[in-house]
Amino acid sequence: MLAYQFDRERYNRRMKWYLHDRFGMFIHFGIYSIPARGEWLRSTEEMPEELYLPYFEEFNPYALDARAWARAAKRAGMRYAVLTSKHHDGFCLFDTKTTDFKSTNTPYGRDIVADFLDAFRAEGIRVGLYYSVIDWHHPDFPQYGDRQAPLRNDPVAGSNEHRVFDRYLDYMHEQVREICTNYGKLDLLWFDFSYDDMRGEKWRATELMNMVRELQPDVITNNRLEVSGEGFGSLAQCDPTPYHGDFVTPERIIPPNGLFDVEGNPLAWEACITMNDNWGYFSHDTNFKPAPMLIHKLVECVSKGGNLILNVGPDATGRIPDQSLAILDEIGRWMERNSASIYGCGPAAGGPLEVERPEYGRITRNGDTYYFHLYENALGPMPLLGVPKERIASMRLLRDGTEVQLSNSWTHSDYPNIAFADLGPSPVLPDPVDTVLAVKIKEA
Ligand code: H79
Repeated sequence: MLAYQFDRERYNRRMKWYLHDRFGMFIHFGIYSIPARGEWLRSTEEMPEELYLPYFEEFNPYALDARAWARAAKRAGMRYAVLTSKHHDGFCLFDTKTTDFKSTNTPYGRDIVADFLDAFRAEGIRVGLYYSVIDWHHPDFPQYGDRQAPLRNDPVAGSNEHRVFDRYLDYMHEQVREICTNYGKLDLLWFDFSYDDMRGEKWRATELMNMVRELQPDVITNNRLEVSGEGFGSLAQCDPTPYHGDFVTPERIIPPNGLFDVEGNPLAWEACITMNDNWGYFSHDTNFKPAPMLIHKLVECVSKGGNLILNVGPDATGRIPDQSLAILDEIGRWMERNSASIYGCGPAAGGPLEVERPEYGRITRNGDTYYFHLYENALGPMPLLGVPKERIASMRLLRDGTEVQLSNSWTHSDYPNIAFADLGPSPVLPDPVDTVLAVKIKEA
């Protein structure tokens, strides 16, 4: 067999939109929205299939309006969206020929993947599908005596002896083929997930990715066909496998210093973050993160060279919870004025100056424009560490375009490499969440 040839140029081409857009919506939806105790309940509650199937028979999200989902994402400034086409429970939100365990075979009767794709594409939002390679429904997927699967004290059913894993793999590959064939161009595929020795060729991953590449030449994929928690995958090792995945997926964590491959080059990554403490709808979980915090998390990701995909879990009626909608709208109000400091931006490092992260906030950068994110007031002149005043071409508040002048105070003579921005006498910044100061740099 020929060794796999990683094509850096092709990689850069397909990653361009993703690295530009930075902010996406994750949607976790399925029959688990009815019990409303999260998408893991079959495992956490060791729930046998017969107690789960009634949700399948009842499933009817009559208020599901995919265009309303798409408008909510758009208003928030999200540029791509990823829907769970199948989660670990094995329930398919698309009209597959491989199983009856699908949305078209419920009282609802619709192909939710198709509705999702139509609606989001109509809003100009890039589309992706999440697909679980783990499957708690398929009779040939190992279910028992394994930490990922529902455990049950049933000595007969609780055995894997009769299970033929290759039969499951044929089924799984066929579903991925359907997803990649029946729904037009997909921008992203999000596989979930590998664990223990269940990784890479255990999934017949080379064969799978060869098929994906043939059917969807420009689709980008995450790296979970080969990694779980430990390590960042073969791309990070600079030794890419045929199924390396294009970006790293830290889950509910933001990497402290961004992520780099072993040669020190920046890696593409995406923090996937829940709004409360669950992915699937969880009616008692009201522990929502405030919108200002999530705005700061988005800025943090971009300042470290990463993306943020923020989750919503629609309820059993198909609606995104009101609290989530309110948070999205608040993020959107900030994005409406400040998204130039997000889209097309990355870390300060690598720019024309060596600019240091300030104590009062963070920095993002697009080319020779540094965006200083001011989270607090400086009680006077705001120091821009690493920016000599003679290198400044212009300084503007991003939210309204207001010119910001250099401070004329004593500070300049003492700090030749720190310009001081004069934000005026007001003790309150124009936007107390994050006032963005756009500083354009000129040639020395
Ligand atoms: O789809 C979302 C999660 O369901 C899935 N990935 C994201 C995007 C995911 N699968 N596994 N994990 C996350 C990590 C496993 C966490 C677990 Fe647990 C700890 C499984 C059982 C204990 C979290 C806490 C889930 C149930 C309790």
